[in-house]
Amino acid sequence: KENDIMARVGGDQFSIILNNLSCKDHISSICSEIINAVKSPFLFNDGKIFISTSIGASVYPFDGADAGTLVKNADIAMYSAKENGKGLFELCNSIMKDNSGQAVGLTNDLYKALEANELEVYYQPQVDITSGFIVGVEALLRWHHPKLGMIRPDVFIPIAEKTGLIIDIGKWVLYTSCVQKKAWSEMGIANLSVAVNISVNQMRGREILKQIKDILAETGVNPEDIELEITENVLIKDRENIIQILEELKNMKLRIAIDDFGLEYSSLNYLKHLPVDRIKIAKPFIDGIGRNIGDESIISAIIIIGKELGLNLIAEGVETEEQLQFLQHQHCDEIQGFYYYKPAPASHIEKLFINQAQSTSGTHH
Ligand code: G
Ligand code: G
Ligand code: MN
Repeated sequence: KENDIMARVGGDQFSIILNNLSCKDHISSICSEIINAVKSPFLFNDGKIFISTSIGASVYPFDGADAGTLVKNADIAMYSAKENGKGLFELCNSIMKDNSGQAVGLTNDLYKALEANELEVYYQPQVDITSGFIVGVEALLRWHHPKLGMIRPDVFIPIAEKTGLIIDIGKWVLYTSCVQKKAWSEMGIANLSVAVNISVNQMRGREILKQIKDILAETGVNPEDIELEITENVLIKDRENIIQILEELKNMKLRIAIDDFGLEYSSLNYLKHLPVDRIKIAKPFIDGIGRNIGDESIISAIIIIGKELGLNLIAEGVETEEQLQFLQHQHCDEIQGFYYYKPAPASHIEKLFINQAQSTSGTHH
């Protein structure tokens, strides 16, 4: 209509202001018209080009009293429309507004979490497949949120990545794990490696090298007892830089493991070029043991190739006796999973070692 406004706000984004609508239903009919109009092919260089549109809308005064809030809520609705497919329209609703409010809140809270001592490192034991003894642990971060309770890293690590907080948090996890390793050594727990997850963003630039050098110097931990877990997708971006960093870490005598192996990028070729010590076979393959011959074949192939390349192999997320037996049969070296132990606070892990020591000295069975 004549008194409506349409503006290009940047890139392929446009804003439309509809004035004096008598009811909300009009919005959806107008949006459908726009979506359909754009849907018909554009002729270009003798060819046809198809373009799809996603629209989100907010309504004054229900979805905001000022322009900023209205635009923000329309944006949230548009992203929701995009997630649901292409060529769709969505009106902002209170669930969307709450969710995005929560994400904003969580981000703000995460800024304070480190200083407020809300982060804790849990450890999950890694077990030698023949002896059943604990030979290592993986450090897994937990956030004890003052209001929301315990939050898992799948929720807040992505936020930490987006905000850049991962650098400080990652450094803290490394430091805490090294201090813990030192304390365990002093308690007489020997031959225990500690694995720490390192995310893609921590591998950008050379900051990680300095961090690790400083932490090793300060704690006096033997670098050979620390393993860094990187996922395969670390290798997709910025490959040259990352390979160089891995090589320097290797020269510092740290161990490197490839986490979630087989899931994404999975080029067997990089295994022979990379300074890797160990492969962690991803849980989805382990889940397929006894159910899916394809998963079983992939596991045995990974183990055979890994061994040929002189790598150590660990299976993740082992939950059943059947999975354990299959992996024993395939000569996997170690396993990690709920079948033996869940991730737990350091104090709990110590008790496991004490029990293990007692059972090997023959006083307990
Ligand atoms: O425990 P689990 O829910 O513990 O962990 C979920 C995911 O979060 C895993 O993929 C794990 O690799 C990742 N994760 C756990 N702790 C850390 C950490 O300290 N740093 C990074 N970058 N990822 C972590
Ligand atoms: O991606 P990464 O391998 O770092 O993830 C480790 C994750 O796997 C953590 O979330 C940990 O809590 C989880 N985990 C470890 N063992 C098991 C298991 O046996 N079953 C399930 N469901 N999750 C597991
Ligand atoms: Mn891991």
